[in-house]
Amino acid sequence: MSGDSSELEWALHVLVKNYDKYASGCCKKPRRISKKDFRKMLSRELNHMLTDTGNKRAADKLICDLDENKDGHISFEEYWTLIGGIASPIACLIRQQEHGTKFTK
Ligand SMILES: [Ca+2]
Repeated sequence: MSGDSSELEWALHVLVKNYDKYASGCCKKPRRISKKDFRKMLSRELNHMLTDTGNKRAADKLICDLDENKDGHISFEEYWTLIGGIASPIACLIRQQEHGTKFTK
């Protein structure tokens, strides 16, 4: 990775690296995240943005919703659906926080 990548490029890099950190697979099989590891990822990486990530049933429901082809694993495309799904509420949150800090100054 070159040192002069933009913030957006870096953010995408982080998203891909995060997927790879929890995904398993080899060169012949596509990388996928198991339900167990996906629950781990939710509680470790998204516990500030998603509520109930420590709640096994809530996490299982989310995984079930994301697992479009119902193979019990989260593919990169399915992971990307999660990112897309939380991007909009996160954008709201970030704007609210920015708005809030402007007001307190
Ligand atoms: Ca799947």
